[in-house]
Amino acid sequence: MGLIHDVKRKKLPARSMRAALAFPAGIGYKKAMETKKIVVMQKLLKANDAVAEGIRRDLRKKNVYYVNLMSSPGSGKTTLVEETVKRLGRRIKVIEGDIQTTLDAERLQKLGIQAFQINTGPFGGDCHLEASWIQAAIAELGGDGMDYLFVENIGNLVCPAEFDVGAHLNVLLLSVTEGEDKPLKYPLAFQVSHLCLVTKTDLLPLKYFSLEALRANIKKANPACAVIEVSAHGGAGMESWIAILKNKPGMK
Ligand SMILES: Nc1nc2c(ncn2[C@@H]2O[C@H](COP(=O)(O)OP(=O)(O)O)[C@@H](O)[C@H]2O)c(=O)[nH]1
Ligand SMILES: [Mg+2]
Repeated sequence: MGLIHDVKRKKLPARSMRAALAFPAGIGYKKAMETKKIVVMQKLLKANDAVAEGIRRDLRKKNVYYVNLMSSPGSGKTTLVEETVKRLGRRIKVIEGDIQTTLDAERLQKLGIQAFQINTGPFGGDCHLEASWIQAAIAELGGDGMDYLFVENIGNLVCPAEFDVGAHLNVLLLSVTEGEDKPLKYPLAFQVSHLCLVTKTDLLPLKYFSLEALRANIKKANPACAVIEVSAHGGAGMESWIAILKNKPGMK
């Protein structure tokens, strides 16, 4: 049975901290606001990190391998999960992050797996997921009956990189239609990722795109980031991706 819910504001203490950012316009507005924003943001990130660490530990104990997928909108995250389910079986649960709609969760439920949709739209349209929301979603999904947990983060290369969601493996997808320069423009996303999947390689013959240049730019942003080229449509490279999931790096 699938579950689709919005995250409830009441459950999310981190968000009420963010409300403290509001500062009345007027005397000393700019300076005070900047100072306050930095202090609150640091507290928020620290609280987030503690929850993230707890999730990582709990799922490790349960032998559930947890993967966080990040990318721009349309790079192929949901398609990758669909193809992964076909290859790895149904002991997979997915938490979907989107600003609006339950479309992705519905796509995955059609494959007979449990998918939980977090919509941030009703709460200001946040462009990332936070660890406390994942914790709430895991509680709804139930931590048992799965070998793998995937989070499809909200589509963009900026905010998701700032919030640890407690995964054992952070994966960044970059499709060949997005350009080789993205590791230089969005270095943090590559720095927090263990693995970069270069997606839609079936389109390479149609594109002016250099895999060599992309690999060099990823290396500049994060020399430790592994790179695999995949095509969810044609299936090329998928066996390497599945081998990594079976190997569970970062789980020990
Ligand atoms: N050519 C090609 N298209 C793909 C591939 N993977 C996904 N797509 C297409 O890219 C679009 C966005 O994919 P989706 O998985 O929804 O991306 P998401 O927004 O990152 O979840 C869809 O039209 C997919 O069919 C691929 O490997 N090759
Ligand atoms: Mg998607």
